[in-house]
Parts: sequence; structure tokens; C-alpha cells
Amino acid sequence: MQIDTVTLRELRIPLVAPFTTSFSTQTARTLVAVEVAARVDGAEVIGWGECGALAEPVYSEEYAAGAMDVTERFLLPRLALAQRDGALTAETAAAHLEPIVGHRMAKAALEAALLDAQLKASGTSFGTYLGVTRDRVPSGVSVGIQDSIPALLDVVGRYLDEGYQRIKLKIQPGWDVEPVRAVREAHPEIGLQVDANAAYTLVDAAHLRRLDAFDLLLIEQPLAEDDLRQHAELARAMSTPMCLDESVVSAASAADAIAMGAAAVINIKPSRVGGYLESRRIHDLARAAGIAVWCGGMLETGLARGANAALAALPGFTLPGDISASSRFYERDLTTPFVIEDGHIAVPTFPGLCEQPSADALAGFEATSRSIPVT
Ligand code: OSB
Ligand code: MG
Repeated sequence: MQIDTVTLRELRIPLVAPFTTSFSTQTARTLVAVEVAARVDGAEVIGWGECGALAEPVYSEEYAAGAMDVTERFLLPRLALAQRDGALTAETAAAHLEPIVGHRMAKAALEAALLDAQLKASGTSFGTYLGVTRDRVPSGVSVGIQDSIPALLDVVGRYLDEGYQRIKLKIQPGWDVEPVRAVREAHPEIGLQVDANAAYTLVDAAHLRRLDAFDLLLIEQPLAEDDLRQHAELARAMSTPMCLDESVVSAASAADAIAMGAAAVINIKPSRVGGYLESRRIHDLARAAGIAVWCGGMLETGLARGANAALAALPGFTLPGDISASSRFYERDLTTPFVIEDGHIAVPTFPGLCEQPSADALAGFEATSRSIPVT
């Protein structure tokens, strides 16, 4: 393919309600949307990608403005060089970008836009490209830290009424055993799991073991991103299955975590690991190792929510993902909103990774934009 222009837009989209985790309270999603104008086999086509980076470097070291900068300054020039030989495809982009260290979310957004352009050019859906066999995936929801336990029970009850098939509670020191106990007592049968976003240390092991009483599906990332060995130690001390999010940034780190016994389950977030193609490799190696995976999220808009659903339709995704309806986060999405039906989200059948976003919605949410010729 030949890229002509890349337009980077920083968007700020209000959330339906504040989303509080151990690292921040977000009231809006600030994100970078990547639009690639390209030619594939002579046909002009537009591809879209969404960058998972948040406004601030609090989940990982990436942040939206930084992703825009690294894309313009370092990633696009490398793709420009690569395409001079006519060798650029979505599948080779990651190799061309490999000399740039890190910045996986920025790379993932660019790769997604190239893949979207390529698949739109051939009229192929992402699910077909991946070879999935399911046409819908069970929908889970991530519930932020609330002001009180009654407020939490109210929010959880409403999500269950909407049909969500499993509930993930964000936890942090001071908001863990009691909220989890309250939800478990109110709903003895539901699929329930917790996510600490690295808010604990191994010193908290005895306290975290108290969560073993609540029949949780898993505990996600209790310790710091680089604490693989300590996660392995904590995993041995708890009966709740250990799941990693932040620590797994590549197939290589997934292989290490599995070998060390640091992960019984892996949250695959396409943005965190550098894209959908690396996500599939992690899925493949985890499946071969007998490790369950599920698809995590970064409050995706319609530019990426459907692609996450397609990925999650691969056979190794045996646990419900954080793939909720658009309405979980947004009153107005950039594309046709994704809806929950009978507890599931449909795997899209449109060509590419996403629908063409609404020009009105883009304009309404746009903070800044830059169009960069790629020559
Ligand atoms: O840890 O999974 C996480 C959102 C932002 C950053 C980190 C996380 C999350 C979520 C939301 O839990 C998941 C979603 O997009 O539905
Ligand atoms: Mg997480």
C-alpha cells in the first residue's frame, strides 16, 4: 500500500459518568484518532485507528499528546521510507517501526489504520481476516470505584439488568474486601472479578488473600507492572487465579509471565501490546500453553470497539471481555453505537476494523488536528 496523508486528531469525548480507578478519575476520554488516506492496489481508501493512550501517563507511560508527537516525528517517517520500496503492508508495519523503542499504543493505532484501509480495499471484515468462528461475544463491564457501597450495588444492579455477563470491580487499598463482599452477597451467582491496576505491593499479600473467599474469576494486576516475579509469588499464595494486564506488553512478556507462573489468565488489550497482530500472537501462545485470555479495553470508541469484539471471537478468548455497549461510556459515539443484545456484542460484518466515523461527531469532539503528508 501507498500512504498519501495521515491526519491525527486529538478528540475529547465526555463520559456518561466519571470513571474512577486506582490511578485517576476520568470525566472525558481524550484520545488520538488516526486517519490514513492510502492507495491499495490503485484504489483510494481511508483507514482509521484509535490510540489507547489516555490524556495522562497514569496507566502506562504513553499519553495522547505524546502519541501524536511520536507518530508524526518518528513513526510516519519510517513508514515513508518503507513504502518507497513498495513493501509496506499492515502486516509489515510493526517490523518497520521496531527501531523505535516502546510507544506501543501509538504503533498499534497506526497499524490498525493500515489494516482497516487494507481490509476496506478488499471488502473483508476483520473477523473474516482473523478467521473467527463466532458471530457474537459475551459482554462484560468494568465498574469504577464508587463513593459508597450502596452506590456500587446500585450501579452493578443496573448493569446486570442490562444483561452484562460478568462484572469487574476496580479495587484499591481501602476499597476492596468490603465492596467485593457486598456485591457477592447481593449476587451469589454472577461472574465477578477485580482489577487493582497495580495499586498493591507484596506486603499486602495477607490482605489480598481475603478476596479468596468470594469465588472470583480472577484478580487482575494487583502489583506493579515490572513485578513479574512478585506476581508469581502472590499467585502461589492465593487461590484466586492471577491475571496480568499492565505487565504484558508483548508476546515475549506473555511468554515470560506464563513460564514464571505469574499469570493463570492474560488480559489482552490490543493497544497495550502494540496492536491486533501482536494480540493474536499472544492469544496463540497462551492457548498453546493452556492459559485463558480475555479482551480488555481502553474505553474504546466505535473506531475500535468492533475490532476488539472480532478479536475476542478467536477460540482462546474463553472469558468475557471488557467489551461493553458504547452506552457504557458514551452518550454519543463516533460510529453507529455497539449495543448489548442478550448479554452479547455482535462481531461486526462490515469491511475493515470500523465504520467510517461521523464527520459531525469528529468535528464536535475535536481539540486539535494535524494532516501530515507521508512522502
Ligand atoms: O485496567 O483494564 C484496565 C480503562 C482504562 C485503563 C485501564 C483499564 C480500564 C478499564 C476499562 O478497566 C475497560 C473498558 O474499556 O471497558
Ligand atoms: Mg486492568
